[in-house]
Amino acid sequence: MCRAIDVRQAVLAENDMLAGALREELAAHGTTAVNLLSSPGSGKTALLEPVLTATAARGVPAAALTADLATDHDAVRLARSGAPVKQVLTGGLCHLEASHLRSHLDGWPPPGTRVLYVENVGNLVCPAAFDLGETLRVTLMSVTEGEDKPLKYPLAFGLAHLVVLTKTDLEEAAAFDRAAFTAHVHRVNPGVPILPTSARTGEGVGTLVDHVLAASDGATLHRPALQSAPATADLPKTCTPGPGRHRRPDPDDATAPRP
Ligand SMILES: Nc1nc2c(ncn2[C@@H]2O[C@H](COP(=O)(O)OP(=O)(O)O)[C@@H](O)[C@H]2O)c(=O)[nH]1
Ligand SMILES: [Mg+2]
Repeated sequence: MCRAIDVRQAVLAENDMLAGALREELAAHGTTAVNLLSSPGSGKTALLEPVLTATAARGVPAAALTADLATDHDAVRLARSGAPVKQVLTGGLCHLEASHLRSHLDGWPPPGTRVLYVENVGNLVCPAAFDLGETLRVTLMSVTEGEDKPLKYPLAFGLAHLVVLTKTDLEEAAAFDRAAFTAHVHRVNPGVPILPTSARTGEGVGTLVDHVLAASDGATLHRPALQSAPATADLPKTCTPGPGRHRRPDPDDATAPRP
């Protein structure tokens, strides 16, 4: 048991160190990374599609890197916006780590990219524990997932600078209790802004871009209740990469669909 925690502590400590270096490297290039995390199907890609278009419409060069266990479907969808897009296939790993992101940033995104949106692997557990060197961490949840999820996944919601509620066009049909959701979010992360959005109606898309550009301009962000994942974060063992247990994402797996 003690040994397992030691391994996790070492993995998280190493990741934090790499993430810090990556944050500095991105800043030196004038690029702000935005880490989007949620469970699968919450609507990350659907929201990112209009967000990429809206970011470009403000004259801000943006790119997107999207991670999945398999398929380049999301990259194909996102590339329709005209933004540079890269698909990362994680080879079975359920989250991105700073080293994975770093391995995909040689010569990419194009110089002058001001915002790099990173769509993490769909999962509310493991991605939460790994800092990717982002400036802005956004945790998303849809109205069909249940108001109690912030309480069930306190790390994912407790480390967010911004919480985005998605699919508000379905709010009535899902009988979603927004007041209960808000109370649960603020129990694990007091004061964190909550932004209602819908990729269907466009609600909140412009405001999300406002948040991103403010972060990119160095605005003071909400201070999350948790500053980093506890070293004893409750990671399933399968989340801790180790020799022979997981294949690291291979940069050569990446596809870069052209718009
Ligand atoms: N009604 C509605 N459906 C949505 C919305 N956003 C996404 N979806 C649907 O939810 C499903 C999952 O969306 P996707 O973007 O792939 O989720 P991801 O796995 O988080 O990237 C798809 O069938 C989308 O069409 C929304 O705002 N409203
Ligand atoms: Mg997706």
